[in-house]
Amino acid sequence: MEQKIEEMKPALVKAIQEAETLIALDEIRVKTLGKSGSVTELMKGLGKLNPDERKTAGQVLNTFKNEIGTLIESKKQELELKEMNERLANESVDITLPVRPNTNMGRIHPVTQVTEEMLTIFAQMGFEVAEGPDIEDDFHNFEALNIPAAHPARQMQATFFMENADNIVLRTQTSGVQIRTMENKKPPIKIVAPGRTYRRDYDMTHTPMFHQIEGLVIDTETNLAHLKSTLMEFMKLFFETDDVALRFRPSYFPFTEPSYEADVGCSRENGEFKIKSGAGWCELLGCGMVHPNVLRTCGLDPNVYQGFAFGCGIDRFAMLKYGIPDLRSFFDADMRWIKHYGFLPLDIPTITSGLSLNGGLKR
Ligand code: 2NL
Repeated sequence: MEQKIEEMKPALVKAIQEAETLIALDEIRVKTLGKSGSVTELMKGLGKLNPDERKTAGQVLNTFKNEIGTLIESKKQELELKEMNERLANESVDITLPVRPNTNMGRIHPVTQVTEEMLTIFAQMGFEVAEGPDIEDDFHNFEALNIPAAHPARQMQATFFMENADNIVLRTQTSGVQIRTMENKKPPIKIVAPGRTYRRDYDMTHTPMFHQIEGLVIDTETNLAHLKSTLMEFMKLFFETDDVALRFRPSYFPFTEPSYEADVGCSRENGEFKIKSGAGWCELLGCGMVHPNVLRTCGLDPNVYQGFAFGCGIDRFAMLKYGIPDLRSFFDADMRWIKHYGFLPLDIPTITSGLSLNGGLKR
């Protein structure tokens, strides 16, 4: 038996070492260890020996079989690694290459598009963009905004509170960002804060997560005329028409005094929604002069500084500008919806190339 093994071994070991593919290696395995493989045949031959011979020959053969098995297994791992590396090299994608024309499957969500449009306009008007955390503490979401402990906005139906921590909330507006800015920076301040906000609400016009943009301007002589002209200028640029009417109704927010809600002139003719003056009105945003208590809490002297703030829903602006009827459809992740209402990735809004697909800036 030992002699037979000595005869077989060198060629077999050489063949295993020289196998170039997993398929070639597996052929060797079948020819030796398979059902009618050479080693298996030797095993079968053991039965013809007498018991003493069978014992020693069996041990020797077993050792040989295991040795060959181990060799094949380690060669297999080596080849698998080699094939994997070859595949990785062949299938690599150079993400620095330019986008090819046929890779236009994806769409930009209307909320992303409209956020970019809004930020582009505000940036041109001299606003900085500020961001902050979605998870806020009670101080930045309520306390600093002059919202007293008993205010309805704090109650469970509106706010998502963290379980076991009633001073941690999902922000109900992006105001915490402005509070931090006032705490950390001396005026003049001129910022917009876009982002996700959260409230317990769900119907045609409300989703528990929605997008908001708030603006804040603080300086020594900032007044209501600045607020009105800023919003007017913004609406003209955003809706891409000079025929914009804005109406300010008195309202109430704890963080502004006086407070207003602004409506934009609009018409609904033959099922088409249009921004224009002289027809109906559509509610657009809330705004006002920053409350002295808010300034004081942030370390600003209300006798020196004053300013205006506004807040509006980005999703709502997207519905108005692009005629999308149901807010809930925004977050359904429906491919047909995004194909219809989405934007091509290369239609990036800029002031020079135009903000939207339908015409760009007409000014
Ligand atoms: C709305 C409109 C508004 C503000 C948000 C604000 C932020 C600071 C100070 C004062 Cl830090 N005001 N933001 C002002 C007016 C309206 O949001 O409809 N909210 C429910």
